[in-house]
Amino acid sequence: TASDPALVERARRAKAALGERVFVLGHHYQRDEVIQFADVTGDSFKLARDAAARPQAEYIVFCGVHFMAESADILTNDDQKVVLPDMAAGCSMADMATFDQVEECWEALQDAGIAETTVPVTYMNSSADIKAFCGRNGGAVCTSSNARRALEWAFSRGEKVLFLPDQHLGRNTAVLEMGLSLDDCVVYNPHRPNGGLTAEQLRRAKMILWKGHCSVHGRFTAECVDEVRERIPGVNVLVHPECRHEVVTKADYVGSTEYIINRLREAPAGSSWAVGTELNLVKRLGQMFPDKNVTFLDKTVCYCSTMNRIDLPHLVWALESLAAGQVVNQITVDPETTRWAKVALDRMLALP
Ligand code: CIZ
Ligand code: SF4
Repeated sequence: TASDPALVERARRAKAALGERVFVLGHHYQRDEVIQFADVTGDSFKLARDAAARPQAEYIVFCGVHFMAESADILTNDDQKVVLPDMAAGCSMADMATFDQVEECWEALQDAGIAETTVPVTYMNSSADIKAFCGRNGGAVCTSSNARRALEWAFSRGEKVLFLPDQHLGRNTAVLEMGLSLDDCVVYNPHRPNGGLTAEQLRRAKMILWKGHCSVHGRFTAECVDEVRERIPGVNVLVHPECRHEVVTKADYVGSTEYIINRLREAPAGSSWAVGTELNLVKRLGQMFPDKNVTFLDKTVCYCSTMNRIDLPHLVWALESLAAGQVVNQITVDPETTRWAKVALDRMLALP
């Protein structure tokens, strides 16, 4: 849908009035109407680093979801203010692992006698206090581009990994990239006593996967892959590792959003691609590469509803408020959480 010209003009003016004082970050899954005002686009990790490389910007307006704005606050300096245009832009996956649940899980591992030999690794898509938990307990953060290296690092330091909060990324990386078997993995369900696992199951497992998933990527099924192959002969199926194991197993290519974009950029003209990731990005890829046939892997429309909460009216409101000297929707992480989350992030940054 085309954006309202009056709102476009207001956003343009407010941004121009702020000049270098504001830096607008746009996640790949954001709406076009928002992306047009982004100074940079990227995945969550790239955006956090881009924010950190802009110390002259007083305000970082993060068009993305809550955990990403938290990471930006952790990685930027103390006097930079990170603003999330709509506070309701959370992430259902990140919400599936709360600090209390993870502490309870750690106690279950202690009771089973395995906490000391388990290294916690959390996906970037988690709240700051989960990252801090990992920092405090000898673990690290990972992204979908470095999950394998993070797991190799973790297995060099311990016998087991507790992987938070996305079971699919954890399983896909362990089984498809590192040669572990499905039997080496167990799923810890925070809604069941002891995670729904016996102490013996915990002791036998190499990968303890948190029962979390992405409500967007988790919706693709193995049947969609079969259907698209029938519908489009010769199609290349390209999916994100947050998809279920059976989907990733059936796909031709799997990788992070940055990988997906690069894969399509390098694809030959005339080739066909069925892409299993968020719909705003897939649509934009179709526009960016009109010489390639880009289709959405599923027939049912599947935006990330929380990403979509950041719309042009919210962005206009945030920019106009800042231009008027009023800081709205600031995301701050307390110093103690920041300190330990940074330890976990720095371990990721130090990966070979
Ligand atoms: O699914 C998401 O939200 C992703 C891939 C985020 C990111 O940029 O890492
Ligand atoms: Fe969270 Fe999935 Fe939305 Fe990403 S796409 S923000 S993981 S719900």
